[in-house]
Amino acid sequence: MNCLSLANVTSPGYWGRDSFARSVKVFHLPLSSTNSGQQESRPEALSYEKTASLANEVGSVVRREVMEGRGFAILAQPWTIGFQVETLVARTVALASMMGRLVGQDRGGSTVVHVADSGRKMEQGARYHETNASGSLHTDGPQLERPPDLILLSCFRQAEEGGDSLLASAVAFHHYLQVTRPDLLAALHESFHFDRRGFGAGENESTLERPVFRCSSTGVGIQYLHEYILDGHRKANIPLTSQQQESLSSLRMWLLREENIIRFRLHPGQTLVINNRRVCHGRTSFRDGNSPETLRHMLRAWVQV
Ligand SMILES: O=C(O)CCC(=O)C(=O)O
Ligand SMILES: [Fe+2]
Repeated sequence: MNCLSLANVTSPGYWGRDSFARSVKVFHLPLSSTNSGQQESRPEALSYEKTASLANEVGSVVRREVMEGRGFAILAQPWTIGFQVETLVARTVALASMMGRLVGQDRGGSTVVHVADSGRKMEQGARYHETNASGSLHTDGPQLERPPDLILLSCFRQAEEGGDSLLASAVAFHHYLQVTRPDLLAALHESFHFDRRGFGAGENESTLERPVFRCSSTGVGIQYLHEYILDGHRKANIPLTSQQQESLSSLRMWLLREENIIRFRLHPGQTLVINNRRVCHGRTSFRDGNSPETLRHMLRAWVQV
């Protein structure tokens, strides 16, 4: 473990619910809404000048806040009720391309995934992004050889009720365990079997072995999705040791405690950018209304920097 000195309370990536004086800061992108109040037929094309100044702004916010700072940022663009979802897809792709390379989120290579309640439940085989469940805080793509560095979550519409975004700092958890239970921290630095859900090429490749924590010269790194680890060990037919179980449940419990979590609700046109190496994310459960304007609809993109 070469990360111990990096995972400490002076790191900007160390925070909890009460760390930020005001509610989470929003960065307003230098764009104007050209067709406010009108129904829109096509996404607004960005001029070369606009694209260049936007890329500068986005690059500096992502470097300062997401890569080297607290590990997340909210970018906001002017939004009008009549905007279509295709506009947000195009803008999310444009923003993602300013940060790095978009990566596929399934075997088919989809780069923008719609996160909305399909009415199906996870018990019926639906994936998390197709349900209205809260799920537990996690990182995305821990079953990939190279998980995405960044996640973009763009809000197209809010739910009638719930659907708040939740974030927790893995740097803070790492420090907490280092101080209270270094033995459990050491266990999380050892390998686990992750279910390769959605990406496995066959029976032999149905799990991927990797530690939950892997740190480097850039600091703490986490890959964690509780259910994928439980399923991975089941598939590999290798039971978790009691120390592994205890270490995973300490992480799970810590991610449930309110004081470790910041929470906010994204507004239409806002894009949450998350450092997927150091910040766990999730959401509260939500309930859609009866009218189309009250159906929660988010877009998710994965980026390698
Ligand atoms: O719905 C959200 O806000 C988050 C969804 C999510 O974490 C995911 O689809 O991986
Ligand atoms: Fe996620």
